[in-house]
Amino acid sequence: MDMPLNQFKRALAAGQSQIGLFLGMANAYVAEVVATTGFDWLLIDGEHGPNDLQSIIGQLQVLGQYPVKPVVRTVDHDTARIKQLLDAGVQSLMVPMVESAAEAEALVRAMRYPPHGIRGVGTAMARAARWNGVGGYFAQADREMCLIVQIESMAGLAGLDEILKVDGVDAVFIGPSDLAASMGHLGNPGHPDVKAALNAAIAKISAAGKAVGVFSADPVAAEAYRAMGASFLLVGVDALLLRNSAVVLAERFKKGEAGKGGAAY
Ligand code: 3PY
Ligand code: MG
Repeated sequence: MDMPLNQFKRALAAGQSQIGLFLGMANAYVAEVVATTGFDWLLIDGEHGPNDLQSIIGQLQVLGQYPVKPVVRTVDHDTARIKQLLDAGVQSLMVPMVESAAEAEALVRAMRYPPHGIRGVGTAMARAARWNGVGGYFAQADREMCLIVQIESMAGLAGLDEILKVDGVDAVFIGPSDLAASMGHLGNPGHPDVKAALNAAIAKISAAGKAVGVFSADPVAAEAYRAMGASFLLVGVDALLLRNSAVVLAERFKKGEAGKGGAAY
């Protein structure tokens, strides 16, 4: 069996625009619904979404049947948990709250086999290697790994220059919500100071030749970040799409406006 190739890593390296959505509902059926909608990539959220290893595997199995590219966000920097995700077949990993080159280097090592890293060897149990069915897995596994570090604090911004020098960091994703909180603007990622810091970070990351991504559920802001040079975007959250359209639909009936026309949901 051939090694599954990491198309997300290739798309980022080629500078292709990638539009994505958060999967926060921790459910393979929901993931499959979203997989049919045309997004380039989907972020299975293991940080804030109520996911565990089994729910992540279920979503990866479903998404594997569609051209959409899966990325998984870890709950933290733990090497053992990262090992389990890689063995489950995750090739593109987003790691929250990276603040120094030392942290980034440790993450690169966690994703690579010796001598380049410390990833443990257990392919007989690993979906990633199709249980020893992939020929030449060890020779190819490191190459297919894509590490996306999140910069989302003032400490992360301070460490950015050094983080960008770390070989093995493929891309940087800026988290506006945590960055706003760190800057004293909790709940206000649209604050002008946060936007200015974000724009400066986008420019710096692009100038370093790394792919840069941002989340914004505000399409105008997301487009502005794209115009600044962000090549991969998260433009919404599955749970929010469901809730927001359900709220509108319920309201239209409660207010007696449903019969007057408007978008069908
Ligand atoms: C944040 O905004 O803090 C995120 O992690 C998601 O973009
Ligand atoms: Mg965050």
